[in-house]
Amino acid sequence: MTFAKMLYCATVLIFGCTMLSSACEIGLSNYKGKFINNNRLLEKILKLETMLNTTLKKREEMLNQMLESPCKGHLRIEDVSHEKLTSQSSHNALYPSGNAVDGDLTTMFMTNFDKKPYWWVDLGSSFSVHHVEIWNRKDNVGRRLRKLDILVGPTLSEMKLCTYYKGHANNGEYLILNCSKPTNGRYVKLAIGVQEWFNLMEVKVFAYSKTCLADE
Ligand SMILES: [Ca+2]
Repeated sequence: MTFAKMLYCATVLIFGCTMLSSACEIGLSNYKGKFINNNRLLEKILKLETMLNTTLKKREEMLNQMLESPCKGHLRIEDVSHEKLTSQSSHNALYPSGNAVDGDLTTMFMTNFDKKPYWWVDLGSSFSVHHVEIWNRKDNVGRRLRKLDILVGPTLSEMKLCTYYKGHANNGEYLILNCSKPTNGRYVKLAIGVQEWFNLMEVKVFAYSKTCLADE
């Protein structure tokens, strides 16, 4: 019941009792008499009251802990992919997979003309992934980026769809792709659903900070 509803009910009760004071007094005295003479019921009521107070106190402590945490009650989101282990569907010595997480927007990774090219990063441990940011190639082949699945999972063979980007992307386009809901996993894989060269300047995976999750 909402506070507004509780307030409404209390108002109606008080108004009703004011109008029918004698009836209320009789009712309340009957009610009191039955319970006061029954010690077992009183004990049960006191126990329930104690349990309720304990629960409320615990909830209050949890809330205070959250507010006192470095996140001030909010879960922080941070880049968890910088300079982590990476790989791609086919290797190109000039454009290695690690160029996607080197923090340099002038270096890129690129696969061969693979049937369904992909790139992935190992975050090192499991995170709750919130979104992925990508920087597309700046020259005239930006349209290559399309039909992109972003997958997250505990292993490369157990992945769930975080989100899908239909495309086509523009040259040099910067995209923020939110997961449909926070997705847990150690690996994040970007896969194109058609035969294509797959190339991006940079990829950043953003996930909930573990510190803040622990505080919660
Ligand atoms: Ca780069």
